[in-house]
Amino acid sequence: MIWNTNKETMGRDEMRALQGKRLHKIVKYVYHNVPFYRNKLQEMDITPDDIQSIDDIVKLPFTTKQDLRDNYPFGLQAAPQSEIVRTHASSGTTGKPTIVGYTRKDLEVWSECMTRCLAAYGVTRDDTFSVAYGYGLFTGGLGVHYGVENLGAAVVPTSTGNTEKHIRLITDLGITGIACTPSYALHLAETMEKMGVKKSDIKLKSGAFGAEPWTENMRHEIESRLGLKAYNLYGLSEIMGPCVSYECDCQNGSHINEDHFFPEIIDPVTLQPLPNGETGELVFTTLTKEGMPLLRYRTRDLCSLDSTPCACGRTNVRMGRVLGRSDDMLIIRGINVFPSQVESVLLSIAECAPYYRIVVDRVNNLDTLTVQVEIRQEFFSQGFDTLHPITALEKKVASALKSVLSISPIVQVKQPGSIERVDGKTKVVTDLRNIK
Ligand code: DLL
Repeated sequence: MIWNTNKETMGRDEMRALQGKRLHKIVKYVYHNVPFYRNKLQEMDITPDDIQSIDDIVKLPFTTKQDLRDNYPFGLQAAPQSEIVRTHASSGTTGKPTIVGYTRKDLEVWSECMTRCLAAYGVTRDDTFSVAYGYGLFTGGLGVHYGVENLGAAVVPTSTGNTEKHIRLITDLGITGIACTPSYALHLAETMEKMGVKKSDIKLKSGAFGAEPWTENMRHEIESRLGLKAYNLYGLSEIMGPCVSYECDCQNGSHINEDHFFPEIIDPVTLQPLPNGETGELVFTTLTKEGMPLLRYRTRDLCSLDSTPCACGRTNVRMGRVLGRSDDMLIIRGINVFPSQVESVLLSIAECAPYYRIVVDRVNNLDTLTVQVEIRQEFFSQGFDTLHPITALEKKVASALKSVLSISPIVQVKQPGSIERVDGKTKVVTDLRNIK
């Protein structure tokens, strides 16, 4: 079902006109409310009046994760704190997270956009829908939650954790829809099989999967093991959270809520815009956001755009699957992890030498993170060659990493000199998950 026919089936010219009008307004808004943007625009000799149509977007500066970090925590917030009603946070490249404040109107836009996604997934008021993304600073849980409520289906805020209990809820409550990471969906299927719960015992019919890259093969596996239709859901905290784009029944790219989030594809090296169909880095401008509006935010996600008509009747542009990243961010169990975060934690621990490796794997459909680090010679010679203290150090490192990353890693402390030294660029990360 199409939730908002006006916005989801609008003619292309009309949409571009609306986007142009909104762009002018948002540039004016940030010019007057965010010194960071005012300075940037002044340096480039641009005033809000130079932005009259959506084509003028190329005149605007880009915004990067580094800009968010440099202006931590509130430097890019445009609305006064009294207007902020919710705050979320996502991983930064080092210790500092990215803080995103939302006004009441932002939350309304978010749940409207999320409702469009759910309606496209076939969810109706008659459904019971389990939200198994984490509730908290991560946008997944609360973001999907309010969409389900706005649509009028019954939300079950399962969150993450206890998989067996979740499966009992799925069977006992006759849950028909689910939102979680695609890898968790497979873990759920596997646990169900172990518990002896059959596909015919459950009523799941549609799933909203995202927060991490996944493939057509994973889709087929999830669909056949859980007996539902698996849809892609994409989003990022800086722009809003889950709701930025969604698949329809055609499952041929994800429609972007482009009346609120204007997409561009650029070459990540030259920063020049690329034509539709070409793969490059996805960039978003928030057209209506009040709390923390962003101009040309570089997502680092690599994909392509398609504005040809879709058989579902929606006219909003579609993005292809995310094929990779133009930076080194890892997504582990749906949580964003930068190798630099791991490094800064290790270097803050006196016993750790600056030699480490990160190994990511997928065991029973759940991601694992292993951090191998060398102990410094001076601590090693003071008796760390017996097993016990190494274990204590491993625990200490694991707990320090957990508090920063929100993931429990496996830590392996290694003897001095045991991690290979390489000339030139060290390959710190080995990702064995093979998500192709
Ligand atoms: O992951 C928001 C979200 C929650 C989306 C639930 C979908 C479902 P962040 O933690 O800020 O926000 O991470 C954003 O995750 O830039 C992508 O690299 C990746 N990502 C999100 N959805 C998808 C997807 C949430 N469907 C980052 N496919 C983004 C591939 C995805 N990657």
